[in-house]
Amino acid sequence: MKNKFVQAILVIALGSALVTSCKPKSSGDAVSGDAAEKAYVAPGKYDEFYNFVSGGFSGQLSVYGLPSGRLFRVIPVFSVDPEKGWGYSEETKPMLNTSHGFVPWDDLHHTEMSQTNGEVDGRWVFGNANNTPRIARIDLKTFKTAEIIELPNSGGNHSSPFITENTEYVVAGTRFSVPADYSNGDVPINTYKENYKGHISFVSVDKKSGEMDLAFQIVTPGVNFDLSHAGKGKSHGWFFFSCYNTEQANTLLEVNASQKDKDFIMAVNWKKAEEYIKAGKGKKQKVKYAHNTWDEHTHSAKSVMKDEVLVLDASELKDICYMIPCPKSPHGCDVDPTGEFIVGSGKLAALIPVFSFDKMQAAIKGKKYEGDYGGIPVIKYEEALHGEVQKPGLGPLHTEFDGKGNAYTTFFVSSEVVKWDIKTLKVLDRVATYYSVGHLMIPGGDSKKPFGKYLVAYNKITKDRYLPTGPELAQSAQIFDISGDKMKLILDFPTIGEPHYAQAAPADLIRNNGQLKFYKLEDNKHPYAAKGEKEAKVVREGNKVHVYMTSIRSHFAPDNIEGVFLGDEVYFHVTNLEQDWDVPHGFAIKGANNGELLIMPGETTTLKWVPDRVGTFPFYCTDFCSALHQEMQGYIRVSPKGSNVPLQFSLGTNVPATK
Ligand code: CUK
Ligand code: CUA
Repeated sequence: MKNKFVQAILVIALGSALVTSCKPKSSGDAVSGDAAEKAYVAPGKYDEFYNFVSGGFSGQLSVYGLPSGRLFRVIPVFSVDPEKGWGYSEETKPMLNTSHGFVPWDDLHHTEMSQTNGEVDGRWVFGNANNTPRIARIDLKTFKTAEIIELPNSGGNHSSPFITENTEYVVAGTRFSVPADYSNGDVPINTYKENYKGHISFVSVDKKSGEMDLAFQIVTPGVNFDLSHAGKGKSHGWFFFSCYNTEQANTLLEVNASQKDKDFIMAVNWKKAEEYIKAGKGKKQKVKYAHNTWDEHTHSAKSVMKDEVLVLDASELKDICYMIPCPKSPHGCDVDPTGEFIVGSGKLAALIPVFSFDKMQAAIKGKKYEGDYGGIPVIKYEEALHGEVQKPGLGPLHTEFDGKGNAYTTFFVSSEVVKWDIKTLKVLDRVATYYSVGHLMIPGGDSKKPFGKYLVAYNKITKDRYLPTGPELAQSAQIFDISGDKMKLILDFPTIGEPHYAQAAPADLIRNNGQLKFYKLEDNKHPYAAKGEKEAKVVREGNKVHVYMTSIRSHFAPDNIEGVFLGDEVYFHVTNLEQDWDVPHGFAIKGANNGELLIMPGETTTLKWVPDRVGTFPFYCTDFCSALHQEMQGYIRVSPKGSNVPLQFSLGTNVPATK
């Protein structure tokens, strides 16, 4: 039976391979007979890992189970999400506030989980906003975005958010160098070399609360910072960034930023930088950035605008930054579990250089430099090099580790994942992907202690893999079993948005982290909470009407409201009175230029509604909460401005009719 099934798949795969010549070789027959069993998680059984996947241009973060590939949740982070009311409810709007005002979208490329002693600890996951530079912290007790901090002096926050071994810092490098916010930005674009600067941000993370703070920045010559990773173990205290466009081109980068044979990996001694900050060497600069935090007691966000940052100059302080030549336009910058090896993946290089931390330290001691780059010492390539992986594939992008001495690198151009030995640099295995693969992820694969077992490839162009869906096709993720010598494809699944980096942690680490099941009503400190139906009321303040509303299976209180006039702003503050896991109620009203509300048990959430016409408007619960969910509804009457309909509200009684 099984064999027949496999044969059928083979016939189909071969058939389609003839039709589409661009299909990578062997991608169709890569699934072995026992693959389905390995990815099968029976109904009712839990997955082994949570997988947190960036959504790229969707701006969100999706949560899958591994190895089943089942989608559990999409967590709204940088983009508004009407499904969850994110960016629509009055309470969540401040989370998307920036120095540019309300920014309802961004581009989330990288997720990074918090670590303790270099091991994934399951507390938070961080995400970057590329477009309007920001970092978010998602709390894994609530699966909610708890904090967003904007980064000044940056443009295209791509090399971000990567963390140090004990989550001391979440670090971010700017992709686009730009004139600093504290300098005059009104300069000719062709003065890039003089006026454009790179900034690396060190955002501290409070050990207990997780709260972020922009501790300091380091200013560098203008280049593009692409990716980074922290040192660990012996290299704890260091950070490594890949840089491209060291040509400092400002036009047609495709050509002009690919001139040099080698760009750089920039090594940053952040412990040293900390000392300089303590010694008062940081310059206070005037900037403007938003810091948004979510309060679990008021169920509300607060946005504070900040105006200062401490900046260290890498060209003045000669011993915080070092450049290591790296062929050619490096993208991924990955550090192995021991902290000794740093892998730079040159997108246009035909080899992968692997640098040695020990050799780099010796080179710095012995001043084995080949000059400087904008005042930053450049270490001689050979002096820092452990060795090169020869002929690995085409277009290397990203590398992860299994903790057994192996590295796995993705190749965008040749569409494959290649396994190689970190010490001997020998290629051990390769598998094709559908098609051009970007990031890959091994659970814990960028930590000191990878969990191994699975490798997931996140692919870009996924032509003909799934049923066609018009001009745009679903991107795919592919799971490989890496427990043996050879990688084995066991499953693929479509993803939300365009996936870039991802993280994963053992299910128990998160499931048993004290997950919140519902908000306790007695702890609800929302200023407009109604903690029982007796507290439900409607209050007029000028042209603002505040509805203190409650919801419980299966009615709202009040559910009849009159005495609202055209020109009023109505605020529905809905408190969900349920005290039970997984019983949200929803709220929506006709004509609202807004999303819905989805209110968790014990929570209070506000929808602003400005009626645009006279009439009677129904509202209802959007979450199927009980057998009588369809009965969970109400009416609000809107009268012309100046009419004498008294303000009244009720539940279960017919209030006397007024004209
Ligand atoms: S980047 Cu996406 S494939 Cu933005 Cu991390 Cu390499
Ligand atoms: Cu409450 Cu449906």
